[in-house]
Amino acid sequence: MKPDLSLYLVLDPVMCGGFEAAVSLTQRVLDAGVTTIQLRAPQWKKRDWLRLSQQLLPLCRDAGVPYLINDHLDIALACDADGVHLGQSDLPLQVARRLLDPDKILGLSVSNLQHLQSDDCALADYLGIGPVFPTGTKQDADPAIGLVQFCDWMTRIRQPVVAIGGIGHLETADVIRAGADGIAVVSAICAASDPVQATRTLGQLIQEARQ
Ligand code: TZP
Ligand code: MG
Repeated sequence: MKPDLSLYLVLDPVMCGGFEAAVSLTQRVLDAGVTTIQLRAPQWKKRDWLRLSQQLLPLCRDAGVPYLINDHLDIALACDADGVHLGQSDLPLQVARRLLDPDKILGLSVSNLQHLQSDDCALADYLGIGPVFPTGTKQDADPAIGLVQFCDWMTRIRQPVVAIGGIGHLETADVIRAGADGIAVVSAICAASDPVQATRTLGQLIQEARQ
């Protein structure tokens, strides 16, 4: 499965207002044009990730949108998610690849040059590069890469890339024009006063930047 990374929601159910609010938001933003969803709930127990995934997966399947799990391959396998997004301190990609069905999606976080030059990158279906801009969402985030360095990296990367970290309406056009296949956002949708409108606007900005 080849994910459409254009508008990639990293769903934080706590930021959405809890379990039921996250289910409702997911349905509405799928209708509004989100193209990939990843569940990321650092404060939650694994059994709650699983319970929420059992609700979200059918919604994503109906919409034809891939549903991924952050960090935890065991949860991805348990709920039959479409793939997993791993960080540099999670399972090596070679191991994850062996445990996942061949058609599942494997994403990798990259936040510095050393990561970019690692063998793991070649095994990923796509790279999540960031934080491109400063973010308050991830407590242990690496320093922001900055737009200039991001643009430089994009000239050298041949794999699909989604830009993440501090991306909202004002940052979208720059990272798409730099060559990113899409943007991954948490707060720009989960903390928006109107998540549907925020999704539509981000989608329009992506389309315009590609023209
Ligand atoms: N990985 C790098 S930055 C980040 C993650 C999960 C958080 C992005 O959140 P926001 O609210 O879109 O800046
Ligand atoms: Mg991670």
